[in-house]
Amino acid sequence: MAEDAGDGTDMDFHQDPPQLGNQYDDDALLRSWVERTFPDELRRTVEPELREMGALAAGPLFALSLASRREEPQLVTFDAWGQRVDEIQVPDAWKQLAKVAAEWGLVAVPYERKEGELSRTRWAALVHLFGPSSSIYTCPLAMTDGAATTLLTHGNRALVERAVPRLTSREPARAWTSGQWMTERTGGSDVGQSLTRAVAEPGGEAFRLYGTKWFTSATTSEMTLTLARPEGNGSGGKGLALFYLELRDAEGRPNGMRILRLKEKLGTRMLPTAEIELDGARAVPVAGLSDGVRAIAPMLQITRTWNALCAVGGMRRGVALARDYARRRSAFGAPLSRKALHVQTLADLEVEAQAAFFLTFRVVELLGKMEAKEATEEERILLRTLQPVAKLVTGKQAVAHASEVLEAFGGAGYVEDTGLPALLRDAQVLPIWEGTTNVLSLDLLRALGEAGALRRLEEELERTFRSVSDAELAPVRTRAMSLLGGAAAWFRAAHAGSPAQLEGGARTFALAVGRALQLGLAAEHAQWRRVRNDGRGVAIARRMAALSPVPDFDAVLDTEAARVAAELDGQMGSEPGRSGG
Ligand code: MFK
Repeated sequence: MAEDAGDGTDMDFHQDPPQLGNQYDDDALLRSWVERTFPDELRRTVEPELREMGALAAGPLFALSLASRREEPQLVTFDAWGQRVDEIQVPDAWKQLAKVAAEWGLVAVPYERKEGELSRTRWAALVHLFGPSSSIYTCPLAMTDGAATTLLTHGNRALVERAVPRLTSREPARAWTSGQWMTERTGGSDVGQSLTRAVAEPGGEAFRLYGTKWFTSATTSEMTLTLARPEGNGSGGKGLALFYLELRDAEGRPNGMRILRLKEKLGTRMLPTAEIELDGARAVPVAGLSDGVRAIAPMLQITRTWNALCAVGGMRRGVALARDYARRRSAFGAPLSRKALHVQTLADLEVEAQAAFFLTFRVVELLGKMEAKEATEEERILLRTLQPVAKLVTGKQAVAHASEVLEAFGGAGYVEDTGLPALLRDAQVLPIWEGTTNVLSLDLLRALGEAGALRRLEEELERTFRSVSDAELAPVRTRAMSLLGGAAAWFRAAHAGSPAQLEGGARTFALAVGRALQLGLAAEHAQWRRVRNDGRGVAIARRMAALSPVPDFDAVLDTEAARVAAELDGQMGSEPGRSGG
């Protein structure tokens, strides 16, 4: 019996937790994207699979992620008899996720390529649904996908034959995952400083590696790609070589390495991330004995695409939970879903999730074309420039979005056993790993070094508006053109100026480019929906434009930021740890 507190309220009152419906059926944007992208016949095979994944992600996998929320990997350094074993034990949930991922082909689909250039879109839709219920099992999958692509790109036959069938296997007992060991104590961004040495074995076919890898994620993988400097090579990324190594020998013993410790991270807590000392690990070069940074770049392109995709999936999940909760939670006499200000907040969360979706799925589309060898040279260049943009823009969006989602739950969003705080902690890694926002902004400048690359971006925005005729979408075009127009004018002026000017404005530039394209892609999709008597996309695109301020590019070119930086430098003194006045 409910007790009355004396003031008419029910003391037994409890809040309903948010619940998820089928995550495919509930995702009107994904469904419309699938409808627009896949020819009818293909759609009839792809949709049931997505609906099944939508149910799995909302049901058993969501329940598993909540139930295993506090489970973490454990490092076992020695066995009971003092033998060094260096074993990482992972929770059962992690093993279950590995099985699901293999069986669903979450790495395999793009390599089987049954849908030709649309295989990546099918894959992306599956990952979009699976990711938010996966406790970040997407990390090993991303690296596995990246490793398969990198091995295939370099065409080292022995390695391709040994590893790729395992990396792309759908049989859980046969499937391998891969690591991507790049980060050393010297830095995660400036990889060219890596200190790991590679010493040739007699005959020179294999090498022994010596050094410390400071962050290695998914360290339970069977193999990894990593960088090391062959003896006698020069400094920097050019002097590094790309190596393949397996973590254990045929008897299951560690391959010349010790796991020093597991990292205690802010989020991604079920994902094992370790510090590893290589002490004679046997490794094989993948693509010659130099230019390792260039050689590992194909891996970065894939993992950065996964990163964007996981940002989008996380944002979609946040919206789904917040919207459901708003229908359950009453305050000030009505459900939150009928409170104008809360509705506005939810709408803006939806708009940002869609913006991130459009940019990422455009990258996916181009990647699919490249892999199916259907891309033009212009599309190849466009993909190269859009990959860092999508990664950096969606990483930033995901963190801001997750923070707002938690706030939409009030205090419940700050309480661990709701499972909600993990949304924010796990989002925070997205702008960090696989290249920070600043490193990716500089990568965009690197990509724009290729002749005609900036023009490709401008043409892409023009392309998106070519089909747009609805007058209501005119303000979206105006805003998108101002963003890209301002950014491009800044780039051309800064390019002619000093390198510091160009570098100093790179982030503002990259974010503006990303937002302009999000608007163009949103308008293009809105027009497609409008023709089908569905006006929802128009409102989304218009609101997106309203939420897209155009930076003052004159100020970006200006010296004010440099003056502030100089002032800070003066205040802090030039020595670390000294802060002057
Ligand atoms: C939920 C999703 C999960 C995602 C998986 C998460 C797993 C987490 C594991 C990790 O975090 S692994 C670590 C990730 N680390 C990075 O992403 C490194 C960040 N730093 C950079 O990206 C730097 O820009 C870079 C290391 C590439 C700088 O190195 P360098 O040697 O100073 O670069 P340089 O000299 O500009 O470029 C060397 C060559 O590589 C050049 O080619 P050339 O030799 O032909 O001139 C570049 O064009 C090429 N290159 C560099 N970046 C490229 C690239 N090529 C294509 N794409 C790129 N992005």
